[in-house]
Amino acid sequence: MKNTSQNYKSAIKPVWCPGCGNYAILKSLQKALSELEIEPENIVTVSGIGCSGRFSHYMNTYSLHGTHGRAVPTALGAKAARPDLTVLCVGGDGDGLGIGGGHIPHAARKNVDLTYILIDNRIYGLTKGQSSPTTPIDKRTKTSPYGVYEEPLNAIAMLLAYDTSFIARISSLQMKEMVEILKEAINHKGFSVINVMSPCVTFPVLGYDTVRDLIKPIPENHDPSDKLKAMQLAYDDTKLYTGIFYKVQKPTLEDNLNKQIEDAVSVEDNQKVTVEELLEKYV
Ligand SMILES: Cc1ncc(C[n+]2csc(CCOP(=O)(O)OP(=O)(O)O)c2C)c(N)n1
Ligand code: SF4
Ligand SMILES: [Mg+2]
Repeated sequence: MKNTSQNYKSAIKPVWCPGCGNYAILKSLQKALSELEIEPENIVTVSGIGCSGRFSHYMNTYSLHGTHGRAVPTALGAKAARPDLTVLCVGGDGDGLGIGGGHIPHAARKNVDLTYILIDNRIYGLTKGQSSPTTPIDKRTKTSPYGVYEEPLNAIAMLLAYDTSFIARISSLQMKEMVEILKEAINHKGFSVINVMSPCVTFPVLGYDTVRDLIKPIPENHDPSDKLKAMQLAYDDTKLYTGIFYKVQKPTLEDNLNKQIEDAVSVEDNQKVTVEELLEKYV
């Protein structure tokens, strides 16, 4: 029998604040997975630490609530060990762009086949409202009582610079579009990142009104392989463009590892040897 969204819900009831944008993301993800007909037992959800980190508890999949900033490398390890599984990774702006920011370029250059939902509420929600790498300049927060004095990161521009093979942005106000983007991202062979602009209602740096005012679909004629145009859209800070900025096909980590194993076992006079025979030489 076909799975419904319900089959991807765990028995744990979410404890996010009423109105948190994370509910829309959770629902959209569960719908996307049911429409893709991926069996729950073939999915792994890895999350970081933060309100967004609670995601893994709410998914009826293999799940791991990891450590702060280490969701991406943990998910990468899961995918490298079990390439047959669909690996999802979820984390916040603090988790992914602050403490864990150094992992993104490496996941991108390896082009590991996983889907990373980077939830951006422009604040540290769980720890009660400290400024994050995406908090706008001048914004007063618990850690910036006189206003933020640092430039915010531009996540899309950063992902483009790292040559991430699938880059999209959506918001918690756009569930229908989010389901479609999630399906495309999960189907993409390679590192796919969806930057979800998701209001935190308790420490409101990014409010629903701001999102509503700023979101605009990427023009229909945008060519997703046009990196320079994608960069231009990313840097237009009068808008929050939503949709697929960039998408290219290139070998994945799994492709490259398999090729190297193939090459290693067929060296030496073009003689095929097994991995076991090869290892014996070194023991
Ligand atoms: C190594 C480490 N440093 C700091 C913390 C404290 N901490 C927990 S969550 C968090 C930030 C969460 O912000 P974000 O990633 O944006 O997630 P959100 O809660 O907004 O979803 C911090 C600093 C921690 N758990 N571990
Ligand atoms: S503090 Fe903000 S991000 Fe965390 S659950 Fe509440 S509304 Fe959501
Ligand atoms: Mg956050």
